[in-house]
Amino acid sequence: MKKFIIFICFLATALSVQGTDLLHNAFNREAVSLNGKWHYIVDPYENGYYDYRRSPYDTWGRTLNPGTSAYYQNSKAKDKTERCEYNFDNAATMTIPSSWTTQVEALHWYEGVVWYQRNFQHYKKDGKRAYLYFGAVNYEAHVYVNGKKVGLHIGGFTPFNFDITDFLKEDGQNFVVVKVDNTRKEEAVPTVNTDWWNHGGITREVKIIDVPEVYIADYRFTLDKKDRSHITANINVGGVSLATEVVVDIPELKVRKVLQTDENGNAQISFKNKKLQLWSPEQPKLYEVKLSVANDQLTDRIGFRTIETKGAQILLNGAPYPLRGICAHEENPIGGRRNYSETDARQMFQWAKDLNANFMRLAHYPHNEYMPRLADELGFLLWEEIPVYWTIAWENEATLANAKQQLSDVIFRDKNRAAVIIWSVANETPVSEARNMFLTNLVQTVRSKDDSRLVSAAMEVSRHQETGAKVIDDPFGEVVDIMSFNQYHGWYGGDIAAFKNIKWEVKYNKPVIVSEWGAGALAGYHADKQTVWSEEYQAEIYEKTLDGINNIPNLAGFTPWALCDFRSPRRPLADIQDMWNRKGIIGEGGTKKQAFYILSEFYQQQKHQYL
Ligand code: GCB
Repeated sequence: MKKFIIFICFLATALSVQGTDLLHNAFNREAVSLNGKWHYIVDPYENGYYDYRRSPYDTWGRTLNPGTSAYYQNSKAKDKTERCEYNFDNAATMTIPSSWTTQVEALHWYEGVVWYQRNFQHYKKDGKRAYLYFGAVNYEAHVYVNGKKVGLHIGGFTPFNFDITDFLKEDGQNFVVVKVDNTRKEEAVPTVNTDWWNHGGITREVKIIDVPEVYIADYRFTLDKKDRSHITANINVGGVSLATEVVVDIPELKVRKVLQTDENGNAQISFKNKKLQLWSPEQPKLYEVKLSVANDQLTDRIGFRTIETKGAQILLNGAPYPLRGICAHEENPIGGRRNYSETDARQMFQWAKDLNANFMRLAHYPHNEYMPRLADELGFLLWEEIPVYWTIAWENEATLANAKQQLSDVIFRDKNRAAVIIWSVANETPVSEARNMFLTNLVQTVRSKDDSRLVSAAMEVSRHQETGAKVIDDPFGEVVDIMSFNQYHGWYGGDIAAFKNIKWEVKYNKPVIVSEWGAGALAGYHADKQTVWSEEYQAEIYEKTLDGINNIPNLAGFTPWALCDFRSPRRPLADIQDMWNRKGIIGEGGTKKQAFYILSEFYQQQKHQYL
């Protein structure tokens, strides 16, 4: 133990981890899975929610008697004399997790309400609270257990959980009903207009987690940017009103410390270890970290690394680190369904590895947790994003509150993942006073929750009236750490042959990431390189862009758009798009297009250059 200088103190500082109802590291908690077959009823008129005067059956604080009409009651006609106009037992089933878009042909285009129901066996356990946990539901979820409302969640890509202990039945025979609504709304995040499919449903895993009354509620490990042997951990214990003991154990570093929390459950440990192996994509070293308090134990695997900027450079562990990136949606081109499993995530990273990439932009919303977990393990850096996309109701307070919530929840979920280096707060949003304030507010949220990573947003390029130069001067650039912008020269205008001659002007002396560029091509369609939609055309855009990309000042990396083709209702061209955005360098069925090999070769060379 002499090798370590250990300082321990107890405090509740500004940087202490947040108190939240969301379970931290639910991923590694023992759980009962509720994945599998759920019954469903499609309800376009919301008949199971509103009475015939359009008054909701479940209005809070009102004693209502919906008879057998409210679907969340999971009613059955008790005998032949009773009328009940729905019955989950006889209703069709869908496999969860999934989106209804790709599971039920008739619901391919459906946007609206679908009710899901399943029975489950679960008993209340002594000294424990039972939480019903959802990885994500798109977009609005009203959740009921045994006919009673346990909560409402708004936002399609972040986890949430409800304490259902007091709703469970003594005989252990329970049912859950979820009203899922994916109706697009102006004031929602995202708003009505996007370039991806509005997959509706319970799109990620569902489970029940029994958590002791006194439990590890939250923790965050950080590495000192000035002294990369110095780790600090902030821990929060839930369910305490007095100081209590919490144990932090990192066996490989021979650290085992018993800490006292304050009466709010907060504790901090800070120690140095000269032998600490830093995490990097080349050596994704993870340490097992065990936390325990009273009857609760929680394990995680954590990598230690620093990320910062210096002038125009991005420094990983103190050294410049060029990013070889690619953008990805959370969609598998084999079937065009949402990714939700570890196998799906492995496939995405296998493709990224084939591409010689070391960085992935998870566009345009938080992806499922297997992505950051596997990125940690396999050695990929990640950009994570929230769906503040194109236009948003900038002046609507509820919209801002919701965007902040989504941002806080993804930070809460992934703040211990070494792989995540950038939080992005927006994509291609039009500059205005209201938008600047909205986004600045989001950046403040990031900084207050996690000051150890970089902040960015995918911005846009304008053209200098006189010189014709491409200019990146978005005033929001003042606030972010990295200047990122999307550009589609050669596709949405501009002659690709002239790409190399473009003059670029970036207003701020910060690292630059070109967060998108690309072109559409139908996999297997071959023609000359002037023919739009051919693989050759796309390949040419890649060739020429790569040829001229180093003219962009402060370039620290780029993430072309996109790894795979993905579904989009904005893309109707028959026989070419067929409702798919074809800018993937991997097509439907997983076919690699020519551009894939061009980028892969470029990254291969870059890799050698920096190794
Ligand atoms: C963009 C958007 C992305 C679109 C892409 C396209 O700039 O950020 O979501 O899918 O362009 O294909 O036009």
